[in-house]
Amino acid sequence: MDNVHDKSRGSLIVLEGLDRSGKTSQSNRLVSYLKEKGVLVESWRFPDRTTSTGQMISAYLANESQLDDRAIHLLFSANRWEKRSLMESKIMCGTTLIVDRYSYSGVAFSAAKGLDFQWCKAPEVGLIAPDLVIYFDISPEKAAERGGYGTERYEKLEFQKKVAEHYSTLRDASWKIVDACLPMDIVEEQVREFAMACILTCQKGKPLNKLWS
Ligand code: DGP
Ligand code: NA
Ligand code: NA
Repeated sequence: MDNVHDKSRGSLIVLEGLDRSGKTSQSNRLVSYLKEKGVLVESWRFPDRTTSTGQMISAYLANESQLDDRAIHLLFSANRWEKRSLMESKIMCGTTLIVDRYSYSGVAFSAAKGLDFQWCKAPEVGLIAPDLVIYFDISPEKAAERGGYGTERYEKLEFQKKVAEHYSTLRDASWKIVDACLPMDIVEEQVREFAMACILTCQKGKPLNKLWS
């Protein structure tokens, strides 16, 4: 690697989709592939259940605690904010972060409960904007058929239908949409191509932006 590469930044790549869209497995596959390619990369996910806010979120998702809809929304957001500066320093030092869920989940899942869409976006404003969002597209019905949902709070067909609607509202032309019903290897290949193109663009000096501006 020459000096230009030594100073180049990493990318923030976010994977989004309904529960059981397959994005967690694809995230793991992508990270292994990038490591093999010599890319400096880390696998991240939100909610990060290891922090104290994350433990509150985890108990809520397991239905072990009840929280006001707005209170849990703000906890999910705080769970991202508490990682913001670490994310920035990692990216600026050249590490690419592959992040399983981010602010889009924050808005789509809370808005699906009936909370105001703009109200849901507000606490996310100012977080680091992803360089790439890959959306794993699957119908809520197909996702539900995939071995059934677990027991967590949001894993119900009617709820996921609403989440899907809010994801379509959030989606913009920059998102890369992958058909999550294609065979895993084909999905994997598409994800790799999108990620590699993004990583190269960021290395060439694309500025890091903020949500939602
Ligand atoms: P996961 O660990 O990716 O399975 O996510 C757990 C569940 O929480 C899943 O149903 C998606 C949902 N979720 C993820 N992020 C947020 C968020 O910021 N806000 C809300 N309300 N739900 C979220
Ligand atoms: Na889940
Ligand atoms: Na997941």
